[in-house]
Amino acid sequence: MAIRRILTVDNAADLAVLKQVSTPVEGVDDELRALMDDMLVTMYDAPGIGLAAVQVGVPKRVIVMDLAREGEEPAPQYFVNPEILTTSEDVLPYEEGCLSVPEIFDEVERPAKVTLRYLNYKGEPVEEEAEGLYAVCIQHEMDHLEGVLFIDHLSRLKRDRAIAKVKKAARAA
Ligand code: GNR
Ligand code: NI
Repeated sequence: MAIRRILTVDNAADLAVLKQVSTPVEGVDDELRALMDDMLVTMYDAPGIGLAAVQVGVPKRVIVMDLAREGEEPAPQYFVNPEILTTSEDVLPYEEGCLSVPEIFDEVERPAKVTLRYLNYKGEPVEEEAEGLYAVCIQHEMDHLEGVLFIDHLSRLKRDRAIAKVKKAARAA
């Protein structure tokens, strides 16, 4: 298992990859599980609660997540070729952040409840409902699969300021 570099928006080459639409995978095999293992350790190292494959430069429709709180047992989840089947009318505003837009946090409103279908780590199909932080996070991650970042949900002014701030921090580093 290896920690991989997380692409960030301050870098033009990284941004071009983050804007790509990820492609479905053929199925879950050992090679894909090795990618998911790398993604999980990369996410824990960052640390973050979710990570899409495109954030480590692999534009495939694969997501890892762990919503366990500090002190709780780790609870990794893996999503291959996820699809959102239904979304609720009611929305949940949530202060979001993104490992590809480091140190920026702002409120995004998304459907409060979604139903989703995906393949798990074993390649088995799963259908379930998500709400609360789970709903927020899976929608944030699925946006990544479409080349969309949470700052794309903000006003142009806020988005431009966010990118300028990340670039400034990268220059200072
Ligand atoms: O670690 C993360 N935290 C987070 C907080 C609120 C809403 C979404 C997220 S996902 C983010 C990790 C990340 O960038 N995933 O793509
Ligand atoms: Ni993100």
